[in-house]
Amino acid sequence: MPSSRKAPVIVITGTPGTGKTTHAELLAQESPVPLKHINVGELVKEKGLHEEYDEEWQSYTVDEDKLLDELEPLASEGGIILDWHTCELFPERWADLVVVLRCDHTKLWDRLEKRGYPLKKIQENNQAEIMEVVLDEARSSYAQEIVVELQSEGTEDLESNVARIVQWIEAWQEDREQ
Ligand code: DAT
Repeated sequence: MPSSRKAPVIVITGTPGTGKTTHAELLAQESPVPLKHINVGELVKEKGLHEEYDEEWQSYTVDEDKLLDELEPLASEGGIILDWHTCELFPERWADLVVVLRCDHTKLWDRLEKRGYPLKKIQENNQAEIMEVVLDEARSSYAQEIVVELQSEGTEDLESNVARIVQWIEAWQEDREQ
């Protein structure tokens, strides 16, 4: 278990479009301890932590070693939200809480269509959401008690999910102070 961190590492994961960035931004504002939101996909692009751009899938093939090297010092320090559509790459010791966002697949389809994703990419992500790919990945990579599955379909979900994570952070802090 992580020991010396003054603030936790919270992983927010889920199929693209489930609301990771929306949640991470609100959580960074409302958290009782400073949390830096790291949009891992953006970081990969900014720092060139990728091998090549895949035109067909319109996505980058991530250089996993480079990405882990970049994130390691931040994770050791704590006080970050890792926002990414996959989580099994992150070492188990990094995470204090892993939130898996879920969304009804018809709603997810609309969100991804609005984002202008090609049909193939929408279908692939929709199928992944139905098959609970990210949830399975989280459950097989981390201790059961730190993995939380939350619905993300509307603003009420967003607000109650963030409030719940804030409560979790407060409890995490109290534990540390004892
Ligand atoms: P992700 O970061 O998982 O790809 P996002 O945060 O960019 O997803 O959200 C995709 C779109 O869906 C965006 O327009 C905001 C909307 N959305 C996501 N979760 C929501 C929620 N719980 N309530 C309302 N809108 C939401």
